[in-house]
This record gives sequence, C-alpha cells and structure tokens, in this order.
Amino acid sequence: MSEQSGNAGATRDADAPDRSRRGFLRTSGLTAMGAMLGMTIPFERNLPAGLFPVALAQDTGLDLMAAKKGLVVLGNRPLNAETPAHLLDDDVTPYEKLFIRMNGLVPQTALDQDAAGWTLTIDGEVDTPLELTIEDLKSRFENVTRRLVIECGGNGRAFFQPGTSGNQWTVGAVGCPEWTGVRLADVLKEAGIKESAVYTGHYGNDAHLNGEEGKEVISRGVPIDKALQEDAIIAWEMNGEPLPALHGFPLRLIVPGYPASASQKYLNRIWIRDKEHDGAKMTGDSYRIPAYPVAPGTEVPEEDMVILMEMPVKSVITFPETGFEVKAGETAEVRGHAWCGKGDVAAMHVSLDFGQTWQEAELDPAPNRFAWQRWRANVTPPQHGYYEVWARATDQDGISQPPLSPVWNPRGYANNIQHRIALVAVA
Ligand SMILES: Nc1nc2c(c(=O)[nH]1)N[C@H]1C(S)=C(S)[C@@H](COP(=O)(O)O)O[C@H]1N2
Ligand SMILES: [Mo]
Repeated sequence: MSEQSGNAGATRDADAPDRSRRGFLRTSGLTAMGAMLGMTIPFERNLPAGLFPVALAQDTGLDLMAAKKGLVVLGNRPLNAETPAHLLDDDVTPYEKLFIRMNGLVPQTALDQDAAGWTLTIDGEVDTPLELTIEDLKSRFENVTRRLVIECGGNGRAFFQPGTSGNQWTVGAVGCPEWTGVRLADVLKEAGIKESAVYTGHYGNDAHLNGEEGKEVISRGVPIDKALQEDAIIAWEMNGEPLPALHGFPLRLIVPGYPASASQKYLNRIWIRDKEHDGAKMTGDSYRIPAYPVAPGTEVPEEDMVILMEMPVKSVITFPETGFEVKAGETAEVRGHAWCGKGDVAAMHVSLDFGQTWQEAELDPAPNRFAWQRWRANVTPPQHGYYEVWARATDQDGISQPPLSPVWNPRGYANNIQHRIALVAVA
C-alpha cells in the first residue's frame, strides 16, 4: 500500500488514457477501492489521480490493525501498538492480541504474503556460508514448535520518572505465541561456526521510514553463545499459521529471554561477526543501560552504556480487569502470567494490602523453557472498600520485581515494576 509515495510523482494529462494502477482499478469497476475499504466512496470521482484513500495507506496502519481492535495504538508511523493487560489472558497469545513494534515499514513482500525466492543467508565467520530457502529449512533441520515470550526492551517505559523518550509502553508490549521453525543453533552448526565468531548480526527487508532503498531499519545481534543455545528458533509459523505480515512474514528469529529487538522479523541474513555487531540500533544508547546504577535523570557517557541482554523477571495480572467488583468477604480468583530472561520463574506472590503482606500464588511449570507460566491466587477482601492487587514474580536467584520502577536508565528499558490492578469490594 505504498501508492501515495509510489505514484505521487507520476503526473498525467487528465485526458490521456489512464494506465496507472488507479486507472486500472477504475476500469475494473469503480467499487474496487470501495471494496477494499468495505464501504462506498461517494466522492470517489473527485479523488485526484494517484491519490489513494488514506485509510488504506500504510501510513495510518488502519488496514493492518483491522483484526487487532482492542490494542492501544501508540503511533502509526512506524506502527506501534500494545495490548491491555486483561486481553493477555490466553496461555498462547493469539494474533489479534499480540503487540506490534515496527521500527520501519512493513515490507511489500510481507503485505503480499509473497515468499517466492526468499532465502536466508548465513555468512561471515563460518566454514561454509549457506543460502537456504524456506523449503531447505523445513526439510534439512528438525522442526520444533515452542511457546516463547517476546517482550519489547522498552515495555514498562511509561513508568519511569523522569520520563524517557521512546514509545510509552505500559505493560502490554509482551506476548507468548507458539512458534514453529528450526533451532538457530542447528542452522549455525551446519554452517560451522569458526573460533573467531563473537556475535550475530540479523537483517530483514523492511523499508526505512525515510524511503531510502536498502537502508537498514534495525539490525541487532546476540553473543554467539546465546545464539548457540537450543532455545532460539528461526520461525516461519505463528500459532500454526504462516507468520502474519506484521510479525515477520515469511521468516523471523525468536531469541527468547533477550529484548525482542533481537528477534528480527522479515529475516533474510544472519551475519556471523568477529566482533560485537554494530548494525542499526546496536550502538549509541539504543537498547543499552548504564554499567552502574545512576540517579534518575543522569546523563550517562556513551562509553559507560552496556548492551541490555537478559530481560528481568516479570509478571502481569490478566484477570480480572482493573476496577473489578467483588463482594466483601468473598473469595475472588486473580490470575496472570510470569516470565524471566533467565528461564523459569521460581515463585509468584500477590498482595491485597499495598505490599504489607504477600500470599503465595499457584505457579504452573512452563510448557517449555521461555514460555510464560500461568499463575493464580484466591484473594478475599475483608471488608468493603478499595483494594489493589499487586503481583510479584521472583526469579531463580531470589530476585523479585520491585514495587516502584527499578534503577532508572536514560532510554527507559527493562522496567519490571510490579503490575497493580484496582479491586473494589462492595458491601
Ligand atoms: N525486521 C524487523 N524486525 C524487528 C523489528 C523491526 O522493526 N524490524 N522490531 C523489533 C522489536 S524492537 C520488537 S519489540 C519486536 C516486535 O515484534 P512483534 O511486532 O512481532 O510483536 O520485533 C523486533 N524485530
Ligand atoms: Mo522492541
């Protein structure tokens, strides 16, 4: 849907035969654009040639958001949208409820669901560079299906004080779909990782917002040891369907435990580097935090910023929705999910008295490593009035989510503040 930029320069004599795409749409029936919009366009004949309905343009993202009605759009160029906590209740996050984080524009190949000739190149510090089709991936490596959490490094940014620039994600830049693909490690081993390998560098074919052809939108990587663990996968399916356009069609990486920026969408190349990767948004202060705790608002010199790797332990309350009413003295179930960049979560607690006392929640084991874990607890508000449910997950090292934002950092990453919801007990 890049008609606006694509055809805008093609001026035509109004009387000349109309051979533009819009002309084609016209001659194939005036309702073609209307059909795409799902309604008639009463003044369609007034639409200047080359002008496409703005609602169909990728600029608005409206067409792409059609199935994701409950999400909160933070911006439309690039398109970013998060999921309200109460819509994250599913064990496996469906397409409709998965957050969207675009740094550029969805590539045309993804919009067209066109995977013809798609290849994935593995090159750099390898014995045998590979160029694999999707069929090669499917047939030459063991296929695996895993539930894996993806969480944006900036999830929770909105809770930092002072505020930091970037999308003001609250709690919903996270999800846990089921991905099908092959282990990244298997593919890398096939290529043969040289001693000199240090880091991966990931590439996709999404278009830069400024329209510059071939300009990198985002290209991140992970230490080679992380890439060689068995958890990361190169996926072509999400929840049993080909990857949707917004989530990386036809191939993407899922590197669980790390900020989702490492999980490159529209993946067509993995460059094995002999040094830390320096692609777009790998350097400067992107996805970096100070090497030492700083006071809120501190300006940190660039050389003191280190790459954000493992995401901290975290949880979300997905039921009930904030503001829920219960009867005083009666028991209500609260539930949600917990996850951690180190792997399994060790314990889950909830509080009904602003953190004075905590009760242990039931915590299910993960169906596989790096899937989120279901937790549930029964709470009983003793008398009528206003309560809050606070949720706190603890990792294997005994580290818990903080009640206030964790150590501040200039770009607002990795905020694992406890999630709170309001609970009203009526007499
Ligand atoms: N090609 C490409 N891959 C990308 C991005 C992108 O903009 N382009 N954004 C990254 C970031 S920052 C996040 S948080 C996740 C978001 O994945 P999702 O949109 O499928 O939820 O994709 C990552 N992979
Ligand atoms: Mo992200």
